[in-house]
Amino acid sequence: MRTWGMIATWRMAIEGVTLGSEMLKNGEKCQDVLEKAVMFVEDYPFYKSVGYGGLPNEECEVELDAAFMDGKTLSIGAVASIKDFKNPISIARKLSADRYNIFLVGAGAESYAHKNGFVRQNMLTERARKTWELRVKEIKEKNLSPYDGHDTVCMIAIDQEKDMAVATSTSGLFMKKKGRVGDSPVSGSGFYVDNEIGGAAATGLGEDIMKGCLSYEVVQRMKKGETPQEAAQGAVDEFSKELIKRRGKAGEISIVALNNKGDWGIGTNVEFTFCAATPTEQPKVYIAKLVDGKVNIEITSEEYMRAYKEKIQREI
Ligand code: SD4
Repeated sequence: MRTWGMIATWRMAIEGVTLGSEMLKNGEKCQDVLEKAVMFVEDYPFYKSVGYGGLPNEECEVELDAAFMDGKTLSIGAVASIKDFKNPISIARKLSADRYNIFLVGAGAESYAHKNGFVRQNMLTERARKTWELRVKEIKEKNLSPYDGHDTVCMIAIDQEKDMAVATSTSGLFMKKKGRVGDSPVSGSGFYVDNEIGGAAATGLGEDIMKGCLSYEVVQRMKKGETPQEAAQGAVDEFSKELIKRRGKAGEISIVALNNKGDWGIGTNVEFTFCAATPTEQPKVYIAKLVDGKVNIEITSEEYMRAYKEKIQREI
């Protein structure tokens, strides 16, 4: 039987998952593991949708959302639209210890972070500013939709004591309106975890994920006995159909899930990469593709990862 496990959205999570899996192997707690692993992603300047280097809103400001949930106590902490602080995930985790005021936004979140000694940092990199300028030009010239480019890092872990936690961190939609908040800091939509069942977390178009409270939905499906894979893919398939039926279209949605036995699964309606590690599976990047409406999961090749590294660091 597996004694620990970890799953995370997108290939950008691989260093964090590698680090986190070592910590879990050494018996460290899932809460510490997730904070450290997400901080790694937040600090890496070439990941353009999380933390430092995240892409800005339409006013060229980097506004960040993050959340933290503990599966034992069901404690939640979250921040939204926070600017100029280095690690939103740590602020969210700290808030999760409070009885009141667990979800803070904008200036209130910044004031809390300042009072509690969190590190200030200008989160707009030169690279992100250039990307923003190019995008503004393209939108004007080609009449494109401004909303493009979004990848939240979501991580779920179970430790050797069978405790579980989930963490999310994102800069949200590129070119979002100032003050726009997506699903990532919203309990039940962007994330949910319960030690007695398992956890789930979402990435994609927050406006659509929130319509279905999809992370909570996946956890409830696992409670009824579905595997993480059945629960996550079932929820994404059914809700995407519902959105198409009622609204004519469904946004991109991907979900990672981990149950309290350490089994993982994913659901997606687009091509989606994710990382997972368990005692029997080294940390790896997987790619999920839809083939004739069915999801097909493969381990990515070294060449794929090389091309990815080259792409994210390419000169702009
Ligand atoms: C949001 N769900 O702000 C986030 C963005 C994201 O992959 O995850 N994109 O809507």
